[in-house]
Amino acid sequence: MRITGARVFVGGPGKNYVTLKIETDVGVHGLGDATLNNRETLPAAYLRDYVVPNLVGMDPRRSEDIWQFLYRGAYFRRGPVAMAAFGAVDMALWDIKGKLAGMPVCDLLGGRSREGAMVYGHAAGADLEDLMDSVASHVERGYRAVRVQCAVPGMAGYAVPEARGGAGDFITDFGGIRSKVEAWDTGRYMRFMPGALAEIRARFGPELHILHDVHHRLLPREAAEFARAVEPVGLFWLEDPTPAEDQDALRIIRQHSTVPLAIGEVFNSIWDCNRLIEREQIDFIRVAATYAGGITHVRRIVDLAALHHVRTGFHGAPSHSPICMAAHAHLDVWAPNFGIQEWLVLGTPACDALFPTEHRVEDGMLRVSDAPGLGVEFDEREAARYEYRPGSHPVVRLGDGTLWNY
Ligand code: KDG
Ligand code: MG
Repeated sequence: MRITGARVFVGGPGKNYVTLKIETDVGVHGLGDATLNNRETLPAAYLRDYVVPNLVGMDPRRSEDIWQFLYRGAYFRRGPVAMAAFGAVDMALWDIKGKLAGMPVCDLLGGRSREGAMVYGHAAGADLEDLMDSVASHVERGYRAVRVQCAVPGMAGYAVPEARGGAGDFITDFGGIRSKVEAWDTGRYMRFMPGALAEIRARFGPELHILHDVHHRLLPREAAEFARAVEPVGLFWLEDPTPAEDQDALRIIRQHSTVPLAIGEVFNSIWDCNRLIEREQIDFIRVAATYAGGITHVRRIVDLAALHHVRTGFHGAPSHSPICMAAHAHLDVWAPNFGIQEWLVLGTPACDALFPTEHRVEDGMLRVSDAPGLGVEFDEREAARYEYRPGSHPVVRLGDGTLWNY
């Protein structure tokens, strides 16, 4: 059995999804997602120029050897561009493997450990009342877990949804390649957010799982103070309180608080998180199958995490296409140390038409389809309607103009 060709498509409704389709001489194809948010042309070029010419002729069943070939063969290892490209290949090979076996990928991993996987959605507010409405609408739709972000009085642009009641998730600004500027003011955030979180807890009661993302904005001491201040809220997790590169920062937070910490959406490999996991400095690992080298590599991270009581919480921003989210869905129902899944797949008619799938969220739980492989398809006629659109990611500056962490 051999790979006969592979094609890369860029485009989609509201996002520049990078989709890899690998074809074989037995008529089975596989799909992978290489969407690197707001840098989409780079993994597409990496795939077209370096990966696809090497793949043709290889045996698609040898996904481990192909992963090692791509990773070691690059010489310059890791990095989001390469790992997104390898991640797409790996997902597509698992998709092919599942279709050949007539089994969903979760069965190949070891089978389902649960009936469904708890998901969380994003609630955002232009002010606290707006946020309350957004949380209430999630609860009415059956969500058991909600991430809450709120605009902070006096801080322009931060966490403001596109419309009142919207989620503010899309991030990409298709107005051009030059980034817009959002403001950040740590003092205002620290004075406002703990009280806002406490009010949400008071309004919605003890059962709702409340999550909050700091997007790497605090210094270690500030993050420790913030974590202590929000402790009475009983958060499900506090995400990315400090810049992810400085792993010692988390030790400082740990010394002062027992708030569960979720880290890792910007990590690309097990080497970015093995120490954090082994030192038990985090509670949830947030890697994504796209940015972290596909199912093969993420499974290694999950197994290491399981040894240290670290649960999964894979990244699920709308930057990932439904193909990556399908890979997560299969990992979610299999992983013995599953925690929660961020699930923001667009779910619009246009997205469903491009990526038909039977995976569904009902009552806040992800129900994973029994279809062979990843259980998601890609309609090439629909894809012909889209092309790459230049877009930008915002940057963040302090009041005096200093560039800050997004
Ligand atoms: O490109 C940045 C987004 O992926 C990020 O803002 C999303 O932090 C995020 C999350 O938790 O989904
Ligand atoms: Mg995040």
